[in-house]
Formats: sequence, structure tokens, C-alpha cells
Amino acid sequence: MDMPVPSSFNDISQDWRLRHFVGWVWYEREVILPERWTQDLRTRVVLRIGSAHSYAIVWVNGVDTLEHEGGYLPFEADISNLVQVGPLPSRLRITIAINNTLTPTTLPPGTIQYLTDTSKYPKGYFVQNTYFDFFNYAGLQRSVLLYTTPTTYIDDITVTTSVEQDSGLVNYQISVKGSNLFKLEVRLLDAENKVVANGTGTQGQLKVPGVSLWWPYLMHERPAYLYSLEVQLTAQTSLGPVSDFYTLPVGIRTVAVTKSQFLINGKPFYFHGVNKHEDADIRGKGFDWPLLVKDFNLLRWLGANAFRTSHYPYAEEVMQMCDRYGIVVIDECPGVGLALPQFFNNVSLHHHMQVMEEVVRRDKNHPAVVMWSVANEPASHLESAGYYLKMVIAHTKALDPSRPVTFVSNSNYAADKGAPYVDVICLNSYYSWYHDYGHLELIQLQLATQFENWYKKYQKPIIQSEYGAETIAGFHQDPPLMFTEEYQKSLLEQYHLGLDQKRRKYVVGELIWNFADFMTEQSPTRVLGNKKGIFTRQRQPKSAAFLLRERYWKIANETRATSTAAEQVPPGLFTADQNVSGLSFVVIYASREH
Ligand code: GCB
Repeated sequence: MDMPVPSSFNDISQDWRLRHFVGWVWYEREVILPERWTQDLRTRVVLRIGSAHSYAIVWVNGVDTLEHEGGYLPFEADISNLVQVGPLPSRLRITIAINNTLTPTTLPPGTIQYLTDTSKYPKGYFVQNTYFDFFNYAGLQRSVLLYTTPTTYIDDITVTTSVEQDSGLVNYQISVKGSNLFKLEVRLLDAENKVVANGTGTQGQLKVPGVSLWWPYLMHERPAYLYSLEVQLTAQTSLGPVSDFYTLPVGIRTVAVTKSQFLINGKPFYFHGVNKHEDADIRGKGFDWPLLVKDFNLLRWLGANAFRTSHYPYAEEVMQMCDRYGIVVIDECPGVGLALPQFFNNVSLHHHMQVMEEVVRRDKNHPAVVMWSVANEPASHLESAGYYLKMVIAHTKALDPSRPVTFVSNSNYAADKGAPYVDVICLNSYYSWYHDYGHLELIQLQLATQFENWYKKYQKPIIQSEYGAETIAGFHQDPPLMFTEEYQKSLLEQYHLGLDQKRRKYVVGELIWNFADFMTEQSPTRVLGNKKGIFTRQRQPKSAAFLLRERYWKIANETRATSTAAEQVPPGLFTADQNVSGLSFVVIYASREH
């Protein structure tokens, strides 16, 4: 059958078996390569897969080329040897087999359960059990690309930044592959394309006097300032000279954590934002530019300055948008659903560390990323989980000493075995929803107890990383009853009163669960998915969205590092400027005030 890419395969067809399918699916297509890709042997041809959920094997012209475990990260292979042979035109058959089965050693983990009572189930009947609350969409959910580089090429760039008085310092490290005979020239350009610093060689430090720092959205009159690092490679190969060029957006900023604060550029930063999912009608988790730009416009409308990539790394285009818009990110790996003791084994630990390597390698240069999250709600009361989390966190810190590391807990403060190793405590709680449901009057007391217990024990800044209520858009009851828009609003109001008690002390953030309604497995407690969104799945606001908008703009105006009158209210002159791949147009319009 025809299958669009990128998209999840689940909601595309009319066949219910495909929607619930567990096992191998096969994608295949043919492409004809341009002659210069196959005839110029100084060209390297690469096949890159943005993600394939969850385990993938790739064949090129029937040759087993590439395998990858894990659904939310890119992987690629040099296929030059396979395409620079044979007659023209160079026809390429790409075959990708994908298996969405989750096992105790995948991330996220899952189990396959065979149901053997033949009076109820046919022979061989099994179900996939998962331990997380989103639908296990699968397929080629991000773009598949063919691209070229010269045979000697810029393989990787690592940038870290710091600030010394009014100068910015950009440390770079460049890895080149293919030859040792090369020259590297490095230039840093400001937003007006003026060269502000330059260097040579594979590593160095660039100094930017009078630096414009990268600030989060609403924290400064000029947020998200980006420089461009241009790297020019010239090299000698046996076939003659080649050159490669790469330009990397660079935001100069610092991140630090104290006992009670999260600092960006030395100023206290308060996360007021959301948790998201990659999720929408029909495309499932398939990457979609219109949806993405709509989401960013909603975030800015809301006055949100941050989100967590619950519960897996999002598409790279999302991270690029965050850099450009100043939306701060807690970058979470797919360590979700670590609920059973058998999931904390050595094979899983090794894989989890490898996944962190892939996340850090992919996202290390994004100024928007200020913290790594290695897991969501693991069974962190277990001794084995304590050791496991300690190892994953230590590994992540070794990979990137420049950012704090956390995991998100819903354990009891006294029982949690992972919290000693994090820099920031992230807590999920659902008072008056999963506990004491209907009793809104208990929220403030229970929230205060939660914060005080955790802070007393650990003396680390705390983020309320989830709270919320299931809400069916259009359901109304006053006085509020569960599932209505009024109940969601009232629950949020009670949480906000509790948060306000601690927010100038050691609570450094609040992230609502969830930005939008999203699909889950079917269950008696889910009505066409999880409905805790402040927007519907179609991105229309519930009443709570307006409540949160008022709060976020108010907090932003109170906590701004430098204030200007121009940004005291949501902007009237609105500029949508997205100079990232697939979005090269700029639209400027003067909106009428309403
Ligand atoms: C949680 C989970 C999240 C769920 C949410 C809920 O604690 O982290 O994945 O969707 O609660 O709505 O139950």
C-alpha cells in the first residue's frame, strides 16, 4: 500500500489490523541518483533516516547496509560504494524493515504477553504491553534523506560557550574525516552577517567582545540571538582538491544551578511552560511543518518559555525552532515506562547509555537545550533503579559537563533512590486527580507538603514537571466536576496558589501536563486518548489555556532580566521568521489590534 513519509503508519489506512499491528513492516522505494553523485568519486553519498520506530534494518539495492535500535533518533550510512558502480542511470532501491515490538531491553521497554487460554484466545495470540501513556505510533516518522559531502568532510562540530565580562567565548572542536591533509577556516558571524571573530584548525576559542547573549523568550528585549559559525574545509585527496562548508547557529549563553535557582546567563530563570508530545490526527507522530509552526505560535501566544520533550527526543527541526524562538528545552530521552524490576538490567543500562550518547551527539549544540532528562517516572524506589540511574546520569554528565542532568520522579521523597544524583528535582503529581479525586480543597496543602519534604531532604531547586486534569472540551459544570473545563481551571488555580508560595524560594518551574490532547492505548480510563491538554488535539484552546496565558505573561513580566515597554503585552506586530530547512520564507504583517 502507499505510505507517506514522514508519518506514522497506524492511522493512514482503513485496516484496523494495521492500526494495532505489532511486528515487521516493510517500506520500499526506488530513486534515480543524479549523474554527478555517482560519477565524481570525490563525492560521498549518504542515506540518513531521521528516525524509524523502533528497530530498523536497511538494505540498499538488496545489500544489508544499516541497522538501528531505538525509535526517536537519526542514523545514517555512507552508501557511496553501493551507488558508484554499475550502469547509468544509477537506480537505487531503498528497503527498510521496521519492527515496533518493545521488549524488556528496548527503550522504552515493553513486554509481549502470550494469552494461552484457548477457550478465549486463538492459538499464538499475544498482546504488546507498554508501561507508558501514549500510543506506540510507529514507522518512518521523520524524513529520510539522501545527501552528499566530499570524501573528506566535516564530520562533527562541538561548540560550548561561556561569558567573561562583556565578551562571549565560543569553544569549538571540529572532527574531519576522510584525510589528514586539510585546512580549516572558522568564522563567527553576527545576526547582520558581520564577521566578529575567526580562527583556524580543528579546535580553538573565539572571543566576541560586546557579545549579544542568547536569552530565553520573554526574558530579554532581544531573545534568541544567534550567531553563525561558518566552517570552511579544504583538503587534498588522491583525486584532487575538495572543499566542504558547514554553518552552525550558535547561541552564546551560560547555564548554572545553585541550591535554589536555575540560572541562565547568571540570572534566575523560571520555567513557565508545557510538556508536549509529537502527536496529531492522521499523521500520528509524523513530522509536519504546519503543525510545528502552529504549535510554536501557540506557545508564544501562551507566553510559555519552555517545554520538556516528554517522553523522547523530538525531531531536529523542533530543536532548531526552539533556538530561533528562545524556547528553553528539557531534552528527555525515551527512558519512559521503566516500571518493572526486570527493566533495570545490564543490557538495558548499556543501551540506555548508548541512547544518551546519541541524544547528546545530536542536540549538544542547541542553546535552547538547558538540561538533559534521562527518564520519566522510573520505579526509582527500587535499589536496582538507584544504581541504574546513577550510572546513566554519570555517563550523561561525562558526555556533556556543560549542562545539568535530571530525571522526572513521581516517587515518594523518602523512598526515591535516584534523586541524590540529579542537579534539579523534577516532580510529577496529580493531586485531586489520581489521588483524592474531586477534592480540590486539598491541593494547596498536599503541594506544600510535597515541596517542603523534597527541599528539606535534598536542598536542590525543584520543577513541578507535571500536573493537570483530564478535560473533555465543551463539558461544563459549575460548581466544577471532574472532566469539565471548569474543573481543569480550578485545579490549575489551586496548583498556582501552591506554586506561588514557593516560586521565589526554590521552585524554579512549572510545566503543565499537557500542551494538547494526545492519543493513547485504548483503556477504560482514556476517552479517545489523554485529554489533559489545554488545547485539543486539533490545537483549539480549552478555557484553561486562557487562564494559563494570563499567568505566564504575568510571571514573564515580573521575572524579565531587563524590561522594555514593548514586550509588556502579547505583540501586536507579529513577525513569523523561520529560516530553517523547509521554511525559507519570511512573512511580515501588521495585525489590527483587537
Ligand atoms: C504521568 C506521565 C504521563 C501521563 C500522565 C497522565 O505521570 O508522566 O506520561 O500521560 O501522567 O496523564 O496520567
